[in-house]
Formats: sequence, structure tokens, C-alpha cells
Amino acid sequence: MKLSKEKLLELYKTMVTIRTFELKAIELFAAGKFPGFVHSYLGEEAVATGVCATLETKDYITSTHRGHGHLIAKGGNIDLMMAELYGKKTGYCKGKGGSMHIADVELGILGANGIVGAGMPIATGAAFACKYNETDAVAVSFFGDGASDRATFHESLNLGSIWKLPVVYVCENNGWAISNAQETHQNITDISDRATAYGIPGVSVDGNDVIAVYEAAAEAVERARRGDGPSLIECKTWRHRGHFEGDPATYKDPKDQEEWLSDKKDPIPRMEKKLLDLKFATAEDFAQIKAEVAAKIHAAVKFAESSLDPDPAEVLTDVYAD
Ligand SMILES: Cc1ncc(C[n+]2csc(CCOP(=O)(O)OP(=O)(O)O)c2C)c(N)n1
Repeated sequence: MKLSKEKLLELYKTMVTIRTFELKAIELFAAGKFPGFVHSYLGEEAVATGVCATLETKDYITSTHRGHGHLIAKGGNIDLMMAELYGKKTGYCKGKGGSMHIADVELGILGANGIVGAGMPIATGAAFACKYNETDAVAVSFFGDGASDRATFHESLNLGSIWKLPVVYVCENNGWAISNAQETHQNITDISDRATAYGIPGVSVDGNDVIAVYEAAAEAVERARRGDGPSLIECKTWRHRGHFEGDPATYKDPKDQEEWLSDKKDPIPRMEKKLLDLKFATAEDFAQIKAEVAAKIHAAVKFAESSLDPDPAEVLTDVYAD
């Protein structure tokens, strides 16, 4: 598959947007600017970017507790996400949800989720609705290596496969489930092997190579859209930070950490090298893209900081269905 220069630059810009948003969120959270939790997606940008670039607005995604990158890659509104982190009235959930509950149903973003593994049945249900209503939309579920041990994973893949649903299960294997290394919680190396048990295609890709992720996702999405059922894609990656902001991640071997953060492995310098080699961009182009993105994130912080707090009288509004 040959990707155009424009598409490759778009992938690069999306990864830079996620990284810049996350770096700013980390900085603001450490400065005590907003409450709650931040589970940073730093280092995993290529996964959300590569997968969502194969999707259309009508398609659905379910996200995780580490969800800012998924929302950005699916075209979510950065101002509303930042305002939600700040707990402001203008935020995606009117300030009541915070980082782990952001959704944008119009854009097919069915929600971040604080419950590990909860997105997979939701995506499976969305895919069932797509098939039942005879739309050609597909659903994608993002989840971690830890979540792939949950019953929800196995039940979803079983139902998805038996009903041939248009769904793609994307495992973001960042090597860790909190402080548990993959080899301490599962007796396999490739999580994609689990696809065999459900009779669906399973593939493991370099999750820090946005093009490899895009290509695997494009094939799986096409398969789902033409009615041939689900696929499992494992993207092998690494989270740069601790499990959440505040976790010193002393369980990581410093050598591994150094290697994964090096220009050879980090998805963004890797993409820069690719673009330079192809002569699709120069160092000045990267600087310009980064400046544009920084201005956008700066504007989002301004929007959030100048927004009103929610009215305490509305504390129960939107909490219960009528
Ligand atoms: C059902 C459930 N069990 C446990 C937790 C506590 N918990 C939060 S994140 C996490 C680890 C998730 O690991 P993984 O699925 O690999 O995702 P990652 O954090 O690496 O992105 C756990 C156990 C939870 N939120 N929900």
C-alpha cells in the first residue's frame, strides 16, 4: 500500500498533536491546575493515529483510561477535552466526567472508560448495531495487554466472530499492566495468537511504526466493512511515563526505558526520519507543524481557563436518565 505525501504528513501532525497535548496535560496536572487522574499516552501515539486514519466519521471507537490520543486521532475537539480535564462547564461532560469519561457520540467516539476491558463489549454492541441496521460502518476497540486477560475480551471476540460483526480489536501492548510486565501476567508473547481461538485473523505489528499500524488497520477495517468479520491487531509499543502521572515507574528497567525513548524507537522521530528520507518534508516543515500544533494547544488551555465552573445546582443534571 502506498500512502501519499499528504496522508503521511497528516499522520505525523496527528502524532505531534497527541504528544503536545499530553505534554501540556502532564505539565498542568503537576502544577495542580486540574483535579483527577492523567494516564498519559506518550509514546503510544502511532497506534491511535494509524488506526483512526483508516476510519470515517460514521465509524465507532471505544477507548480506555488512557484515552486522549484516541479522541484526538478520531477528530475530537481539543478545546472541549482540555476544558473537561479542568472540570469546566464547557467541557465534553460539562466538567463532570474528567479524563476517563470523555465521549463524542456524533464523531463515533463512544467513550474513554475507567473500567479496564469495558470498551470491548461496547464496540461489539456498536458493531452489532451497524450490521443489524445494515450500515457499512465499523467499530474499533482499543484496549491494553492487561485488558486482554479479561473475560470481556474473550466474550467479545467470541460473539464478534460467531456473528461476523464489523469490529476490529486493537490491543495496545505497551508491555505493562500498571507495574506488571507482560510476561508476569500472560504465558504468551504475541497477544495476536489469541485470535486463533476465535477463528479470526490476528496480527502483531510494530506499534511505534505508524505506517505499519495504518496498513494492518486498513486491511482489518476493509475486511470488517465488506462483511467478513472481526480481526485482532496487537500493536507492540511502550508507554514513556508511569501508569498514571505521579507513578515513578521504578519497576521499569532504565535500559529499556532509554531504548524505547531513543530516536530509533520513538514513533515521532522515526516518522520524521521516514519523511526526510522520502524528501516529503524538511526540518523547517517539522518546526512549522509543531508551532501550529503548540498554538492550538495553547488556545485550548486559554479556553479551559477562561471557562466557568459548573453550577452546583446542576450537579445531578445528566447523571440519571429520565
Ligand atoms: C475492571 C478493572 N480492574 C482493574 C482496574 C484497575 N486498573 C486500572 S488500569 C489497570 C491496568 C491496565 O493495563 P492495560 O490494560 O495493559 O492498559 P495500560 O494501562 O497499559 O494502557 C488496572 C488493573 C480497573 N480500572 N478496572
